[in-house]
Amino acid sequence: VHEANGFPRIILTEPCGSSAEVLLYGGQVVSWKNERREELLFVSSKAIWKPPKAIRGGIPVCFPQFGNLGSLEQHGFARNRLWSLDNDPSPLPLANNQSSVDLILKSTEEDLKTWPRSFELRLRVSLSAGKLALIPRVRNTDNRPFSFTFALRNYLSVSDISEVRIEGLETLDYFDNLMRRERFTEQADAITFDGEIDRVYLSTPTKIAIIDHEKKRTFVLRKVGMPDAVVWNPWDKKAKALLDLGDEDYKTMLCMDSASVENTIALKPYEEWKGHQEISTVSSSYCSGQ
Ligand code: TA6
Repeated sequence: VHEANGFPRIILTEPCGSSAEVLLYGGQVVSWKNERREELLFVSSKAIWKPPKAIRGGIPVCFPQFGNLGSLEQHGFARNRLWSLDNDPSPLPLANNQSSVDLILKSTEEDLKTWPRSFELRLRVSLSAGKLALIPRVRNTDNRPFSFTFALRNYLSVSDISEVRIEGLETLDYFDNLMRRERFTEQADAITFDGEIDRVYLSTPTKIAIIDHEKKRTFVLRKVGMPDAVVWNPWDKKAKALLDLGDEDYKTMLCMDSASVENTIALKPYEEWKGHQEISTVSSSYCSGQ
């Protein structure tokens, strides 16, 4: 575990030269660089690295509540808690040539006051050439059932949001957070951006492509166990209103989240939920090391 600016972090590397950085604070990935050392994730130029504020960027874990859909603080509390290394990650198949770390957040007495459920939230972050995988798991360690909503908020770095298109969400229904969460059906044959978008797409396919023309880069998001996908860009007005987001930062960021929002995830006592997401980038140079 490396200490940097007061935030202990794990640095993952792999033979092709890509790397990722995961903070114990929030269990949050804050960097993923490809083999050409290009940063693939967005972190706000005005992020506030000061607990209990969530760091705006990377991949915050939204648990046990997504957004303000419930009585807890926005996006729940997991993203502003100190996690620890999980030395009992219970068997998860570890594919070869992967560099990974297992983190855990357990409910504390303090948390039980705001959310009276005891849980173990685990996250495995695995790096391989051109791919970053996150495997979240939630175990109900209580003798009563509980439900939660969940999201991995992927802040992707893009060259210019107005040049980005998302393919894979056409014809789907979505809740529009800008229209009192009313339900609509996507008519366009791809999502493009010319203003604020804040939508929860429902029952999405396992594969979503985010195409960044200028950077000639395509992200592919694949997910299992998280049926919904959130698309968020604040655009200019909201960017100005957010203290921890640079006024121009909206142009180079896109939130493309794996989520379970429409239907809560219900766990019986001692049952465990498992999700899986992987983001891959189609990188031109094929690494001989793999
Ligand atoms: O995308 C859902 C949403 O609640 C947006 O409405 C916006 O508030 C965004 O999340 C940012 O949330 P945060 O707590 O990270 O500032």
